[in-house]
Amino acid sequence: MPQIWIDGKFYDGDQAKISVFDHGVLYGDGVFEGIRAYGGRVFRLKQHLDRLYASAKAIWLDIPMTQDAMADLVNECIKINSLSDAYVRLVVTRGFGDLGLDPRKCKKPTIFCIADKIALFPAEVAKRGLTMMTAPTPVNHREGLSPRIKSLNYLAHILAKIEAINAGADEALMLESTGEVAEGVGENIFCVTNHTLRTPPAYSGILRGVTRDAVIELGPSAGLEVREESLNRYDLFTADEVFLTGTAAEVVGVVKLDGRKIGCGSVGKVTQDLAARFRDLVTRER
Ligand code: PXG
Repeated sequence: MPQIWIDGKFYDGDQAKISVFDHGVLYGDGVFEGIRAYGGRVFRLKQHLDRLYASAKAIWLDIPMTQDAMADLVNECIKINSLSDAYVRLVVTRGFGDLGLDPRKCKKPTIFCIADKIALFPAEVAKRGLTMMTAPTPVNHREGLSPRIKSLNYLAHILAKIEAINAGADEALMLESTGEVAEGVGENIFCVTNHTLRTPPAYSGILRGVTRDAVIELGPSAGLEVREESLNRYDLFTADEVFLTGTAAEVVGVVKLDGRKIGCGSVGKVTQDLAARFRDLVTRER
């Protein structure tokens, strides 16, 4: 049973509860992070916490804990659960309030931290490569609820996932309302054509992924030119390779989109090379 930290105390997994009056539950009013540790070391904790505090700032939520204390908390949760390879879910909500959405009723944010394991796609699915379907549901408008905020509002992404599953695909491709390519439901997307790696820019309608940024850094060492530019479905249909990146998914190939085979229909060489370089980075980086 994992030990879960809530507002200063550890609880057994089955006793780890928050109130039904918590505005995270009532309104999805909160932010979170998904973080991984490899061999007991957290990968890019500062980037994750920078994003958490930026997400909180964007929704006018003051986290009553310093970033250093939050970093200590993440490490403590991994340690107390005797984990080496871990997945950490850190959540900050507006807190306990009443049945109105006025956030002034919430006197203090709720903070909780779960350290456990995650397996997003079964190993055999990752090995053969994912099939994707473009979801009819677009990501939130970039000037509305910004997709850069990692908020507790994942409904658009969950609907896209349901749409893909019901169509028999492993994963959904989400577009912006303009029709440009945005991301997967919990991953960023890349395509490779003629040794050029392309991914939508951070200011577009995407969550700026920590894994995405790491793969962009790895590109040149893998002999790739890297371009952050707007993509459409045509770019993906005609690419040599397509892959997704995310903390949970890591680097995973895509072999089919909307019934069209991508490249040769199996996980490409560049994807495999970047996945290996990423694995090396997460175990090497201090
Ligand atoms: N886009 C979205 C919408 C995400 O939620 C990413 C991109 C990739 O970002 P990182 O920083 O992780 O490279 C995410 C992250 C899950 C799950 O359970 C999803 C994410 C993280 C952890 C777990 O599906 N999404």
